[in-house]
Amino acid sequence: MNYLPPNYVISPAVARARQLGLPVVALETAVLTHGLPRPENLRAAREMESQVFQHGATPATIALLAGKVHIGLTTEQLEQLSRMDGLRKISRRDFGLAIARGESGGTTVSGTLVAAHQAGIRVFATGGIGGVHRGGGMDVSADLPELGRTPVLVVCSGAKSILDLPATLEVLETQGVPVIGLQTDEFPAFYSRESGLQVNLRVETPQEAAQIALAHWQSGVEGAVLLVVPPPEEVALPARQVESWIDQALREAGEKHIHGPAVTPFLLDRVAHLSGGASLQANLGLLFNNARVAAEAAAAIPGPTRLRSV
Ligand code: PSU
Ligand code: MN
Repeated sequence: MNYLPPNYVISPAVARARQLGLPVVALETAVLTHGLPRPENLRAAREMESQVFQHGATPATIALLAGKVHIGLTTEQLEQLSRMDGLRKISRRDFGLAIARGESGGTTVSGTLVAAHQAGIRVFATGGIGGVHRGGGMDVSADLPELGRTPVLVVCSGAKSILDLPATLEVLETQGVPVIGLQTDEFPAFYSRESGLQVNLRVETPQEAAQIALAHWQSGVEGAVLLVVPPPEEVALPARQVESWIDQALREAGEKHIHGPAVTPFLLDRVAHLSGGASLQANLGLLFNNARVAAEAAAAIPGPTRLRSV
């Protein structure tokens, strides 16, 4: 991976790390533009970068700015993005549209995977992945097929129970995505450490997960490995309590006929309000923790140049 597509801009810090084969961690920005309220969104994005940096890796925050795909943002660019209204949520579908129109936007898990892979980045930290929405309809996040085709180690806290979690795990299996639990046997439900659903394998360290990801890719599979990390004990919420907020948020979404990409941000916003801010603390705590875990894993994964010669 020695070149970047046109319309990509790589920051000097990320370019240098990539050149030297130093660990890099991709970070998404839909969490900044659509997932968290202001001003916590900017604080969270900065703190995730700082956690990555403090644990020995270079953060590569990814976003669309004026029709360019940016790999690594300046402080000013991050600040700008956190204040803009009416931004597009960029998933795999949206690159051409946003570039042609010169738009800016926050990249979702699928959008970040596309861009990170183009830049040769092998590790990505986020909060929760999108999945199969409840209700047995056709709303399945583009995150799932993207995970099935992009060789990146994705560190997250599972998926929120606004989704159908058993169905989400089924689709991950169909897509060939192994789900590894860090010091847990259970798939975390984002705000909660428990879901009653099993992971495929438990590891005790991020390095162990990195070794499994390398073995996966070296065996010829071109897909993601999902490392799930429960939210830290201090901020995690009991599953039963979260479920009642989610039930109400889902009812409201149905009544208001919310659909398409607006569903996830609507549900997140309603749960944050209904929980009186508790869900926000959980969200922030797990984002920072996942950034740290990803940095530790990235140190155990060789850079793109060396990986190609294996
Ligand atoms: N789930 C969350 N918080 C989020 C998202 C998902 O708990 O911020 C964001 C992620 O960027 C994810 C996207 O990739 O929403 C999924 O959106 P959709 O359901 O429209 O595919
Ligand atoms: Mn959707």
